[in-house]
Amino acid sequence: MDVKEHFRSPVRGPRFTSVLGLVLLVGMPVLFVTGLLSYTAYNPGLGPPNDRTPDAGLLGFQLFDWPAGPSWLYWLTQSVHVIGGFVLIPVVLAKLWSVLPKLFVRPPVTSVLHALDRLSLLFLVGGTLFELATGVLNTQLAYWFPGSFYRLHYYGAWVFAAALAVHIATRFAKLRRGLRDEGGEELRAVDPSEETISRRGAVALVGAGSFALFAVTAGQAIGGPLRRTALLAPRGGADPGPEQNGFQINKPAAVRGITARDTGEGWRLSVQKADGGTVRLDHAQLRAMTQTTARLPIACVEGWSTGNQDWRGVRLTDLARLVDAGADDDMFVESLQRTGAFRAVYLRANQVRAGLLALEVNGKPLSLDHGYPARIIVPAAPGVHQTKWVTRLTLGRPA
Ligand SMILES: Nc1nc2c(c(=O)[nH]1)N[C@H]1C(S)=C(S)[C@@H](COP(=O)(O)O)O[C@H]1N2
Ligand SMILES: [Mo]
Repeated sequence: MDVKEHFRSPVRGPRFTSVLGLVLLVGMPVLFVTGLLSYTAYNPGLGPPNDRTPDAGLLGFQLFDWPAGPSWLYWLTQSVHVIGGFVLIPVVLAKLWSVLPKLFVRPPVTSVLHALDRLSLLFLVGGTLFELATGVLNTQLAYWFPGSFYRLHYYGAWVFAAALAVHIATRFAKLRRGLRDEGGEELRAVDPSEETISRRGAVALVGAGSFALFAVTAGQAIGGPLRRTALLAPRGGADPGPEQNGFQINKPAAVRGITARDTGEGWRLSVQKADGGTVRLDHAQLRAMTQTTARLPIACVEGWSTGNQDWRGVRLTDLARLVDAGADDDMFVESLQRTGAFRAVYLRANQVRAGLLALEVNGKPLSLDHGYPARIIVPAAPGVHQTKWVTRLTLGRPA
C-alpha cells in the first residue's frame, strides 16, 4: 500500500496549507527582524563583553548604533519577538502537519533540482524548529545549550532566513493558487475519511491555540496586575513586596555572590578616564550630587519587563564630567560581581548622555537584589545592560 493512503484527513489540502503559510509569511520575517534588532540593541560593535558573536563578520552588515529612546523601544521590539514566537508555534506545527504526506513522496528524489529543493526544506524546517526550541528554552531560563544561546539563536536565524528566502521564491505562486484552493493535489487525501472538523474549524483551532499562548505569556511584558496571567513565564507571578521596591527581580544578589558587606560603608564608586586619574565617591558624596528622576522600564531579552518604575539618581554625564570626559566617550561599567554573566558592559556615548546611575527606585533606596547601592538605568537598552551593584565607571578607551 502507498504510504500516502495513511493520510486521510479531509482537512489537508492546498487551502489549509496556504492559509497557514500566509500567516507565517508575515509572522516569521517579523520574528527575524525583531531578532536582528535585539542583536543590534546589544551594541555588539563596542566589542566584548557586549558582543556575544564576535565573529559575526559579514552578517554584521545590518548593525547600527542603537538609540537611547524612545524609552519603550526595546520593550516593544523584544515583546513582539518573544510573544510573537510563542503565538506562531501552533501555526508552525499545523503547517508541518498539513504537508506531512509530502515527506513520504516516492521516489524521494527525481532530479538535482528536486534534491536541492528538498534540502532547502530540511534547512527551513530544521531552522524553524531550532529557533523556536532555543527561544522557548531561553524564556524558560533553561540554559541547556552547548555554549552561548546568543550564538546559536543568532546563526540559526540566518540559516533559517536563507532557507525562507528560497522557500518564498519557489512557493509564492503556489501559495496564491492555494489560497483559491487550486493546485497542491499531492496534499489532499486520496481516500478522505469522514469529516470530524471542518477546514475552518481546524483553522479556528490553530488560532485558539495561538491565542491561548498569547494569553499566558503577554502578561510578563505588560506587567501590573496582568503579570499574574503570565503562567508560561518564569518572571510572571506576584509582586515581591515593598522591601523589594515593589517589582520583581531577575538575578538576586545571592545568586551573583553579592553580600550586604560588599555594599556597606566600605563601598566606593570609582569614576576614571581610561588614560587618566580616578575619582572615588562614597554613598554620601553620591547622594549629595544633583539627583534626577526618570520613569523607565527594564525590558529583558527573555521577553519580560518590569513595566515603568520611578528611578532616581545621578546623571551619567555628571559623573563623566568629574573626570573631564568628552561627550563622545563610551563608558565601561563594572559591577562588584566577580564571576558570571553580565558583570560588566560597554555603554555607547548616546546612552551615557541619556542614562542614570540610579540610587533609588519608587521612592526608596534600591534593595540589595535590585542592585544597591547603585545601578545603571538607560532608556531603550536591553535589561542585560542595566548593570547592578556598580563599582567602577571608565570613560573612553585607552589611546
Ligand atoms: N551585575 C549584574 N547586573 C545585572 C544582571 C546580572 O546578572 N548582574 N542581570 C541583568 C539582566 S539580564 C536584567 S534583565 C536586569 C534585571 O534586573 P533585575 O534583576 O533587577 O530584575 O539586570 C541586569 N543587571
Ligand atoms: Mo535579562
